[in-house]
Amino acid sequence: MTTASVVLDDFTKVQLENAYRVLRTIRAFEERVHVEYAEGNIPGATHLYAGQEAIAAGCCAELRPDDYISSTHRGHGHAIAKGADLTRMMMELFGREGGVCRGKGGSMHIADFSVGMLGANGIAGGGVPIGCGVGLSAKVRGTDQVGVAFVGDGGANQGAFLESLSLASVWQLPVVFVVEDNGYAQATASKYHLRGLDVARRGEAFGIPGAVVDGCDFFAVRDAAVEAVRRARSGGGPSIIDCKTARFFGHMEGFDQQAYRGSGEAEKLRAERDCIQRFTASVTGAGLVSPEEFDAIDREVADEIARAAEAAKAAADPDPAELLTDVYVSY
Ligand SMILES: Cc1ncc(C[n+]2csc(CCOP(=O)(O)OP(=O)(O)O)c2C)c(N)n1
Ligand SMILES: [Mg+2]
Repeated sequence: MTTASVVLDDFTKVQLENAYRVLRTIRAFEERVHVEYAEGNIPGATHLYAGQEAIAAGCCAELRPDDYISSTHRGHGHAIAKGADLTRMMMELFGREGGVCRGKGGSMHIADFSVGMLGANGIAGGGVPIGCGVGLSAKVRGTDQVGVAFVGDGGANQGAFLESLSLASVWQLPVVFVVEDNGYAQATASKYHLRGLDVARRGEAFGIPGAVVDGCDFFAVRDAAVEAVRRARSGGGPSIIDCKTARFFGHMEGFDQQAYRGSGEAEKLRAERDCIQRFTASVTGAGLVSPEEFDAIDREVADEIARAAEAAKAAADPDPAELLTDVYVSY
């Protein structure tokens, strides 16, 4: 597994502040959703991304607005990192008319085509073939757009994942497969269901280069994303980035007692594998952004999330007469 080989001086202060803002926004969004869900304000299955922020932030930092991502059932962080509007996202989770999918998608189908976020997906591994579709479309149209398909360790065991690797390799598609190995597929440990093997190695069978990185290290993820996105954009075909990460909350809100975790495991992950703590420690340690400047960003983000949640609470539900509109797309 590679950790960051990065030279911090390669980043401008603005880039570091922007990266931090994305990390902090995802964390604050998810912590607020955790509370709102417990208070009964959010209907539907809701999976939180806290702990995994460095992956969405590190990969999307390398993407252009006209690149596309396909997501998993744990999609809020991907949407935020790709630039989706926070208030409209929060409204979507609350099932409101003003949501990004007019309140009909909810957490697990959150999407915002206007920023290239093609949607969370209730089917484990279901976003991966969609990533190939992005690549094929870009190739056929002769653009240099890139598709990034996020997938969990469990989703990587779906046949569709291997079929996607095969197609992407045969057609040399501009796609990056980003595996988020957070240690579990629901309650099943990835050490068990992957037999301790890295998903990146599956790429070898298809001639797809893969990197195994510390997914709690923003700089390690970004390093790998720079190389993979450059390869895709320049006609070099697909890549796999296999990120070892940590999920801070249960599998989903409301229904997970986390009895499958070792005692003290969740606390240990938060103490030792927090990507935000690691980011601030490296950047303040190098004297590039001060703790006070990070605190100021924290306050701005907290205000923005509070405004989004209040707006979602105050917003109207969709009109029942609209129940069946916008549900299917006509081509
Ligand atoms: C095809 C399919 N099978 C089973 C499920 C039920 N299910 C929902 S999430 C999940 C685990 C997914 O694990 P992983 O891909 O590691 O993602 P994580 O939840 O860890 O982010 C399963 C089995 C599903 N949604 N889709
Ligand atoms: Mg998992």
